[in-house]
Amino acid sequence: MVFGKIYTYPNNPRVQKALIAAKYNNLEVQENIVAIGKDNTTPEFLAKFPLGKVPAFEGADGFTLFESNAIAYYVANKEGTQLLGKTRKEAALVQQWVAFADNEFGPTAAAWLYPILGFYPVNEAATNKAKEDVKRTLSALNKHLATKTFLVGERVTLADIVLVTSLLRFYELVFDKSFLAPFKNVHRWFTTCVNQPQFKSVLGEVKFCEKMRVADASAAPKAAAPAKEAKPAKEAKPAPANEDLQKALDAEAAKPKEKNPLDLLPKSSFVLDEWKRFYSNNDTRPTAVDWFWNHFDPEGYSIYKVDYKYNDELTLVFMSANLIGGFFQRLDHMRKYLFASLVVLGENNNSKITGYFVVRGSEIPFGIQDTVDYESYNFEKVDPSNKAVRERVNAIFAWDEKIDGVKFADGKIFK
Ligand SMILES: N[C@@H](CCC(=O)N[C@@H](CS)C(=O)NCC(=O)O)C(=O)O
Repeated sequence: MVFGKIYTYPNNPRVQKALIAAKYNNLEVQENIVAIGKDNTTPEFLAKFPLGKVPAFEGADGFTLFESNAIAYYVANKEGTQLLGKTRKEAALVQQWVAFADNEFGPTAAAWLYPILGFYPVNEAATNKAKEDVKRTLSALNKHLATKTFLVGERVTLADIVLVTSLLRFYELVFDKSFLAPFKNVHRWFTTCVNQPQFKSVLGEVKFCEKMRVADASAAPKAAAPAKEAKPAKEAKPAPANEDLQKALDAEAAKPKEKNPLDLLPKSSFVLDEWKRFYSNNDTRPTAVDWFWNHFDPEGYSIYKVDYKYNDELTLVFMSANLIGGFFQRLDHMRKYLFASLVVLGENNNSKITGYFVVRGSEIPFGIQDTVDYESYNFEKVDPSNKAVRERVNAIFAWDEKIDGVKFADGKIFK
């Protein structure tokens, strides 16, 4: 019998901790993959999960829950389980390590890994600070594990499960052999855990990083044009502390903006906001796409086919999706003038990124050309009256199972 399902995007470590706990407790918990930015913003989803965030759990009995640690706890908390510790003290220690995982590796992952994944702009000082923080934390953990196989007691508990999943991306992206050398006990513990059948059946074979990845070698900024490199003022600012990073980004975004020349264009009958709302609240096929073509105004807007230039360098699908996520994040200021759907087609190590931008005006707006990502994509204006073009646009808006004859793997909507 199914115990419940978790709404998420694919390969989410925050979900994997609940799935591993489910394996230990012989509970059937299903992953329900949703399109982020679309399915998690519908009124039905928000009625159950007010923040619209994933992971979000829905039990077979209708019980709903958000926050990944609460979900993992709920799945772990089955009668007779040892996952939550055998005594009152062990139970408290499990909670200690769960909080440790979040507080020590959450902000540092944001500052060190998110720029690599394209979520955050590159900020060398913040990354270096995070690296030092991680080393300090790992030293403490290494000491704790000098005499222990698992974090609490003699067996795997939720503490191990949560901490392993918090460290997963570090292991995949930056913890190479030389970085790990001083932390042998941590590494022994991590490998012991990921080799347990319950971990393995969820995580598969963990791919250990061979060489520490750095942000500018892998994230979107790699193709910045020379002219743009000459004015890195934003990125060269002194780095805010990790926790303040998001605040600083928010403050930057909240600054009053100069009037955009696109506001001076003649009024269009196509109201982008209306389209975005319609797209969010209706089935894409046929309802939303029909609405789109009935309302689209080719005088006031144009459609560009957008293709990533370096598809042969793409590796894991989730990283490609993150690359798109980073690009979209840096387009935040264009929300009034842009709708976009970019998809990853194919599979790990054999994929491409393609999609469409619907933009205000007849040219690619400066606000898009000015992002570091712009140079990494080919922009080709398409003819919206062409039937074949319309059909492919529909497929990309609707995230069809197959596009260009290739399997859809992931996608992001800018709206
Ligand atoms: N502390 C939360 C974090 C959840 C969270 O931030 N989820 C993000 C993805 S990693 C999300 O759903 N974002 C979508 C949105 O905000 O629209 C947890 O562990 O569950």
